[in-house]
Amino acid sequence: MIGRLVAFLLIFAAASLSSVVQEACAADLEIKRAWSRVAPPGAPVLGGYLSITNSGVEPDRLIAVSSPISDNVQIHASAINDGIATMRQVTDGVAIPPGQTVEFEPGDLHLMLLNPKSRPGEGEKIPLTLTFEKAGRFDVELVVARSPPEVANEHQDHMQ
Ligand SMILES: [Cu+2]
Repeated sequence: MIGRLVAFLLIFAAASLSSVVQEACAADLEIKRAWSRVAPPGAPVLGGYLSITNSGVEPDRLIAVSSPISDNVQIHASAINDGIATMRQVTDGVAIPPGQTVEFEPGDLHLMLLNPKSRPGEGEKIPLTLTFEKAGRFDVELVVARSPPEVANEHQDHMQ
């Protein structure tokens, strides 16, 4: 009985050790260009756009998104069917393959914050938590803007 318990504890210790290693890999994900378009008063949804780069060697998966200003943040995919723009909710997460960047942008994959409790104005920020299968939770801020952040700004951010 005691032998079994020791074996169990050893397995448990090994398991928690591997989760520590996985957390270290969190640095393999980089989230950039996080923004939201200025919404009109009373808008029923806010859009969220960002890019996620996986510079590691393991695939990861975005599995959940949350925000204090919306009880329901969804991942959507846009498509054009018979000339009509449509979107559907993506419920099984989004793969972030190693060595690749996945873009969430208008007219493509995007985030939607349903029934927002507030609609921040231009230049304000919307807190967002992204949960990845392996890398865990990332807190980011969507900057509210009228158009996507310039690539030039992105380079400036890099130099800081
Ligand atoms: Cu949508």
